[in-house]
Amino acid sequence: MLIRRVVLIRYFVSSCVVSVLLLALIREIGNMGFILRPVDTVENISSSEFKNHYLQPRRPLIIKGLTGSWPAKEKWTPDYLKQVVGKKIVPLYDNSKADPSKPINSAAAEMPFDDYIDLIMSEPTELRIFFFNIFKHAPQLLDDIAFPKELMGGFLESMPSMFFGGSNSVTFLHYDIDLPHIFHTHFGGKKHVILFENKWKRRLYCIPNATYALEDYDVLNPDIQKFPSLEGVEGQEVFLEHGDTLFMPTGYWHWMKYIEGGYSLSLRAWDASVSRKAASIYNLAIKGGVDSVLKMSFKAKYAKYREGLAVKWANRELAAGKPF
Ligand SMILES: O=C(O)CCC(=O)C(=O)O
Repeated sequence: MLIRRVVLIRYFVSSCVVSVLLLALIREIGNMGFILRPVDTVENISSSEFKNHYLQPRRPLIIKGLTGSWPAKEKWTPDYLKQVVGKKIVPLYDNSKADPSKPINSAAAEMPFDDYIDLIMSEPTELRIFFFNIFKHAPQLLDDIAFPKELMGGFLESMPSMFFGGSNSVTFLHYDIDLPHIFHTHFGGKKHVILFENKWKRRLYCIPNATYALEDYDVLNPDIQKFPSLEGVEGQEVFLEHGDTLFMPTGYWHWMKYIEGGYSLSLRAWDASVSRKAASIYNLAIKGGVDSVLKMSFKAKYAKYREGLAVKWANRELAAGKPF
């Protein structure tokens, strides 16, 4: 009798444990958020393969060997960059939510370039340099890189730009307003990148009339109860290492986190289609311009209105089961 009771109690306790674990698992699955796949990676690629499998279908790719022949791969150490750019004062951006009354890329601070490089190489910091035309200050750096013209044409050779970040700094989720294809080469420590095709923009709570998303959710760990439309959004993920080049097709959403201090170079190229070029000009002239005027005029009121609209559109898209 006693043995039977002990067996029953044990059975009851273990079923409770199993139920609790199952519930936790279901909650976890129900809270999965984004579905992220790895980005295809190659050492090198022929132009026809690149064109057919990545450029035309607009699919991201990591090319590890693109920088194999670039002097920059070995030469661009933090000390070398400090030496060539020196004490030039650079604007710095942090991880905080943008001030609704200011243009999207308003700086949080500024610092001499060489001091900033010392900072990111020695300790974690949120401070980033965004879209810096380093070649204006040190044109000799252009001799250390090569535009990958063997893969595609249309490079905007006057617009190579660099991005710098300390460990912990995050570039907010956005796509580039001028809609270029981007070859993004990374130098230094690891960088975490999450990408989404533009068709997901409403589900990502894209701010109307802008090229960035609601900044109230954590891309790494989104709260699905609060932002249900993020559930099931499909994207891609990669950890860039020194010398890796990420091909980001036109219109791709990107979120980036510097795991360790480092810097990256973005080379931009036009898409061959006339419609994409027209969309780029429209975005720069109308979207960017109108957005800035409305922001400056209506400040927080406009920001609140747009955020509300982003949520409404996201919920509508989710309810309709879009994108198909
Ligand atoms: O590396 C970064 O901080 C951002 C890069 C970026 O947004 C770009 O290349 O368009």
